[in-house]
Amino acid sequence: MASKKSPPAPSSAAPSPKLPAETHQTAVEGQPHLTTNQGLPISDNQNSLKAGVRGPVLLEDFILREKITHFDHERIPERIVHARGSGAHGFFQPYEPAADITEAGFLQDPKKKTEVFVRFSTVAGGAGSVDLPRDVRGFSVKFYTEQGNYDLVGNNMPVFFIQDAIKFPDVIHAVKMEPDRGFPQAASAHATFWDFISLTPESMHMIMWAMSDRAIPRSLRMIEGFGVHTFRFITAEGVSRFVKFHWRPTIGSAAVVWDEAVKISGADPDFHRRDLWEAINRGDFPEWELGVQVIEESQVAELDFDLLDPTKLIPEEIIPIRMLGKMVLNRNPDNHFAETEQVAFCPSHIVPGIGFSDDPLLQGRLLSYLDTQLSRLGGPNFHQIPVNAPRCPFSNNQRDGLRQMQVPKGRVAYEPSQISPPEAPRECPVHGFRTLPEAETGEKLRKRSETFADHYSQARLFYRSMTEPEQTHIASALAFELAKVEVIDIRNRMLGHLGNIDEGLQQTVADALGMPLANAMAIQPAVAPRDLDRSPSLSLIGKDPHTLKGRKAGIFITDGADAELLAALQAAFKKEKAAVELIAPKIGGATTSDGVLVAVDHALSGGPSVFFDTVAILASEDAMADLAREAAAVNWVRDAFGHLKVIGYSLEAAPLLDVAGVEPDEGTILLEGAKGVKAFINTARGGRRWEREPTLRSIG
Ligand code: HDD
Repeated sequence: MASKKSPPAPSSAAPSPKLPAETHQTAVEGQPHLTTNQGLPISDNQNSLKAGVRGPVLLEDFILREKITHFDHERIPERIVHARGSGAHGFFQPYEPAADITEAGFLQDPKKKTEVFVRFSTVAGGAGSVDLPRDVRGFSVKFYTEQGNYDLVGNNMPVFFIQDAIKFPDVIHAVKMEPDRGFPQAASAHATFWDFISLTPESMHMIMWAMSDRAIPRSLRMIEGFGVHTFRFITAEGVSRFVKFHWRPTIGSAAVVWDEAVKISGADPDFHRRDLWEAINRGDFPEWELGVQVIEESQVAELDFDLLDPTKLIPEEIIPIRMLGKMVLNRNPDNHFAETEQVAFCPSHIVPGIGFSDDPLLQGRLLSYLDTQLSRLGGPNFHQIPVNAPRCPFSNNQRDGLRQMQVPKGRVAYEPSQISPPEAPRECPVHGFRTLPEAETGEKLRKRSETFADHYSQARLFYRSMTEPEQTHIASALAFELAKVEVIDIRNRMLGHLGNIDEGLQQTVADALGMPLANAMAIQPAVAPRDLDRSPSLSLIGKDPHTLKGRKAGIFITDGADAELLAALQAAFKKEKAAVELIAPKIGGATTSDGVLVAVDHALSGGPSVFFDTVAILASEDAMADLAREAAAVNWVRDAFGHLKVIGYSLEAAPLLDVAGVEPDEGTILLEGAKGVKAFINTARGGRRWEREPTLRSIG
């Protein structure tokens, strides 16, 4: 934002000429009046009705009562899971007709944009919890198609903790704050979660994902999304294939490092929500490609796992993703509550051309979401709330109920009828939704299929497909989380599971915990784990796009900082389509070498280096003496280095790097002239300096 210009005057210095000096506003001609909810103009919104200026407030004050009563009822029950969410509007546009695999209307015409609303979320924390706990991220998309709303309610991980919906309340009760003490908030690092997990071998694959860098994303704009379950695509001719949905961010995926996540959570609890909001506001619209892995019925038997098992994935190396189109988020919500809070996603909101599979987790979800909206949104008419209402016409004979906002006309609310008018809605046998006619037989029983029993092979596949730093992070996360579990048996049981996944991982975690491996419980797998071919596409670092696009640079400037260098850096980042924010010791700005007072975005105390992907420090010799004694400045640099960032610095700033204990390496670049700037940008494009990590941190 900041460039060479005088900082804007503080807003208090420029009062609106319309406002009088008194404590309350008076009506200005042409401005709308405040009214009660009945439309009665309000003459005074600052003072309640009293008997005498210092006397008691009167019960008669219906204006006070209406205002307070409304306020008292402003909250609705928060979601039992995914309570913390951030939303945005946008559109989806297909690349080409997908009629060969599905008749879904919104996937056919490359010229047609379908409006969408997206909500990203964390799972465990309450609505007011921080954005960066270690957690799964929800990725819900509502497509307002011409054939009705289609909700794709996915996560940023392609597998799940459990195989059957009947266990969902258990896994969620285990991860949420413990019921007696009401903590920890938004954290899986506690006994009840690991108690449940250690007794649930089917969760081991998901645990590898949840302990990986995927659980601490750099930005919601950079998360991948997955439908998780196997769904069906059905053509107009009735040919069905299985599909797995994937969302891929076009700017690539990235994560923060754990120490950063901890610090960001304090420095900016709204880090992800703010990042999404600001990117959309500055026109840097987040984009994802939507793709599917298509599995022919004939291929199902060739897979070495059961497609109905939501704890399994199909490596892209085996079945590649066919990209169908692109989603762009280009508008922030107008109102967080009305839209992001009230949006109601249901996996049962489906359109012709898409169908369900018999995945028992999915089948349970088909009930749960509709049910939860009834209590969350106060009754069966939640589809009339603007964010939930289909954009296509909708009409049927359902009537009445709480929160009915429409006025259905006519005397007939049933079918068939010979007295209903010709325009009354009728069934649509040709284009209406039809369930795929599948033959189903079987005994009634409560049993898990034996084809769901291999709980370790894909956990191993995931772990062994990671790069070395990613494997280290998984081990660190496990050690961190298990260290918070005071029940020794739970730790030892988990060590037993880890041994079934990878003995190296088991040993590393045992060492990090300082626990003898001899005490690890032996867990007998139902199916012996197999060594599957590595799937490099599962690694984030492995497919880092090496770009600064959509990333954020922080430039720390002091009085006397080189103005030319600052301008060169700003121009270079702009060319890379990266955002830049300036930080100075004080929010009043810094006067650069050309005598211009430069406005900044953050004071040092409020703009820690954890906010940025790469940083530069432009200081003057004069400023340096004070700075090198300032803990906030030293920590700024030390953290940037410790978080493996590429650091550019002016010659005068070098002493600060020394004090911060920075050991110069290929990621610390002296900004001397145009060459220095170029080298800095080229290196910063490569992202974090992973080779620095082992020199700074050991596991545990
Ligand atoms: Fe769920 C919300 C994703 C299994 C029951 N879920 C919810 C949201 C997401 C997911 C992204 C937030 C929606 C929003 O933004 O409003 N859930 C998943 C995925 C699952 C999954 C990817 C497994 C593959 N969920 C799952 C099961 C059940 C639920 C098995 C119950 C049997 N989920 C719910 C819920 C929520 C919900 C309680 C809370 C708020 C809501 O639905 O609207 O019904």
